Amino acid sequence: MHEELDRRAVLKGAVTLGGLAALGVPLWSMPALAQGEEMVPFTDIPSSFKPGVTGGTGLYYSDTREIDSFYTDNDDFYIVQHYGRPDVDAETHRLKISGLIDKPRAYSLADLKAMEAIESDIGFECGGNQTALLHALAGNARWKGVALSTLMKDWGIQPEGTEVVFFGADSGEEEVRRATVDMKFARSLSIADASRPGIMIAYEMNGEPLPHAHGGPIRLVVPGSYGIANVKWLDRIHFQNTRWMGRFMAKDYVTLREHKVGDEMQWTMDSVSRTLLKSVVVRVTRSGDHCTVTGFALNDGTPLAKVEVKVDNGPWQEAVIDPQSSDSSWKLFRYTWNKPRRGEHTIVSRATDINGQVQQTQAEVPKKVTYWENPGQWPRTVRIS
Ligand SMILES: Nc1nc2c(c(=O)[nH]1)N[C@H]1C(S)=C(S)[C@@H](COP(=O)(O)O)O[C@H]1N2
Ligand SMILES: [Mo]
Repeated sequence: MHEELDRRAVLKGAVTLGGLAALGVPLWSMPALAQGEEMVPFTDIPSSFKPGVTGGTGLYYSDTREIDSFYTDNDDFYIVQHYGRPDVDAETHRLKISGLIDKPRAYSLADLKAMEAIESDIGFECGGNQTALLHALAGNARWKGVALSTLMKDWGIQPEGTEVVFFGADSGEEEVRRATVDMKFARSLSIADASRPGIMIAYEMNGEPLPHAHGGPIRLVVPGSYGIANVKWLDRIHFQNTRWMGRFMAKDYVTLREHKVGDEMQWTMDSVSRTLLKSVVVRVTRSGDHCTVTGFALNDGTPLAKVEVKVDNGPWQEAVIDPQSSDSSWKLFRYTWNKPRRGEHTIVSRATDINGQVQQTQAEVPKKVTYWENPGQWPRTVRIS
């Protein structure tokens, strides 16, 4: 009954969190195993799966079976960077603003902190998130910073300025046709995309100064986008009249995919950007005569209508979505699977947004040959003993 109330409240937005608490409805919790509760083993974990630090560039991810809260701890939040982590001193760091604007300028961290702040819950995943990692390149945090749209109003962007480029302090050698150059990490957005509310220059993560591994002292956070958009160690914002065609826009993080063009199919390269509608099952626990199936959903910020779970060849059954969720956060969901029978079972989830868009099966996802962007439904197998 409580779960039903949670769900309706989420869908209609009718009851606030405080309201739910006042009604005596427990707020969402997924504590470490409760008494009498046990993990149900997945039988699809690749033997190669090894969470933790895995190499020189400092890639880090934890184990999605251990996701137990809406906010991912800063220490557990996955880490990806391609050129290592640059030394950045928070005291002397400056964010430079340049290009097709009336007056170039620079901000210190103190300047940014003195401005009006926004705070929001934003979840994202790496565009390279995948089954081999149990989809562990994902996390959700509370970010605090300055709204980019507010700052942009002060800069006097000239009419020819149609694209805004965000640079990190990191760089590396890139080779194109046997020429090698030193290239900075950079990503660009159209002015229209950059003007969306909610995009921020963040200096805090879950109430702490932004950790260096996550881009401290400042990074860009673009709600509804894959992680690649969230430029860490942000040190320049530049306005120009063409798209930025650096490695991470034009060469890497591009999905080689088939599109319908007129009446024929054509291959092209899409720069990884907005997050495709997705949900995954990450954990199954058992307590007495029922199991609890847990997972997370991510998308481009369109409100979700529902997440459903299917066991074996049974019907799709609606899961309960964590009432703490917001459009920009990840959405944890939970489904109660009553009286599971002994043996092997297949469990899969699918998310549906309010526009009626339904998460696709692997077979329905448009044909692609690169491993970027993996929103397809992910059937998991478990053994009930
Ligand atoms: N400056 C810079 N920003 C970067 C990257 C990088 O290599 N350099 N990697 C991007 C990628 S691919 C991802 S998935 C996210 C990861 O952010 P996190 O390490 O805080 O989880 O940062 C993005 N921002
Ligand atoms: Mo990424």
